Amino acid sequence: MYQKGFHIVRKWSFGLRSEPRHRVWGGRIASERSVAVVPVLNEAQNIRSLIESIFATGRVGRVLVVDDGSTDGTLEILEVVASEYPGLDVEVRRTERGFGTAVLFGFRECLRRYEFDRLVQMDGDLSHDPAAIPGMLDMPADLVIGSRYVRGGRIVNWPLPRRVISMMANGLARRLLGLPVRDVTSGYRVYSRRLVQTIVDQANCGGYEMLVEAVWLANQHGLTLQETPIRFLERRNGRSKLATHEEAAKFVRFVFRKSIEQLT
Ligand SMILES: Nc1nc2c(ncn2[C@@H]2O[C@H](COP(=O)(O)OP(=O)(O)O)[C@@H](O)[C@H]2O)c(=O)[nH]1
Ligand SMILES: [Mg+2]
Repeated sequence: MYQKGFHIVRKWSFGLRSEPRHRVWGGRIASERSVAVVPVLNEAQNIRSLIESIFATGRVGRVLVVDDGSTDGTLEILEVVASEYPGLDVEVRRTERGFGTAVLFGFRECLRRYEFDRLVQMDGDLSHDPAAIPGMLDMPADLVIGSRYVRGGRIVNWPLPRRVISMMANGLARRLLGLPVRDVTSGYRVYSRRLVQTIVDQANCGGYEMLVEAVWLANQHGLTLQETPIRFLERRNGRSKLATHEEAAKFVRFVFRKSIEQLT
């Protein structure tokens, strides 16, 4: 039934070597057909535990990891994990790199391959606790944001400067773009299929600011947005690749450009 949605995957994807697809959604009711996209770059110490915890929720049928050529052993680990979990697919991009384009690539591939209803996006460094997935999937909005900045939300182990920068970036985007949510830069979200389609069709951003653009598009199209508090735990292993001046500058440029576009 849902197999109709699957397509042949390119040869570097090793998810396909695993078991037949029809076992994946086994026993789940149709409305729970959810997939997850995880952008990954050098997460050798985190990735196995993350994948196991996502599938342990019992609410995600397929996980698509988009890796941009990790060199720290992540790919070797993923190959083993994919042989254990039929629901895991891995795409390794060799020609392009970057968080935003990796997420968008994952969205496109999910639309092409799976007949899903909801799509979970989360980081691969265990900052986002997979235990929150069921609660987020239970919320009916087109965009559910796992939020650090609503009552009950928390950030653990961030130094003060990073907290301040993140709060300023959020405040700026929220006010200038009139967005109805407090955490526009959270990378932990659930999207409806129609929002994923809209983003794939209309998003222009390939950087970290893609996160804001996705919220902006949902709002522009009058789709429903909801936030739920999460506890964001700064990575224990590996290095952050996004907390750079270059990413921050792209983010600010995007917010100003969009807000000027809105005025004119
Ligand atoms: N595919 C891909 N994933 C990336 C890239 N940069 C970061 N990531 C992943 O995106 C997620 C968030 O990145 P991270 O470095 O933890 O950023 P931070 O949490 O903002 O410090 C993690 O799973 C990273 O492995 C990239 O260029 N390509
Ligand atoms: Mg991180």
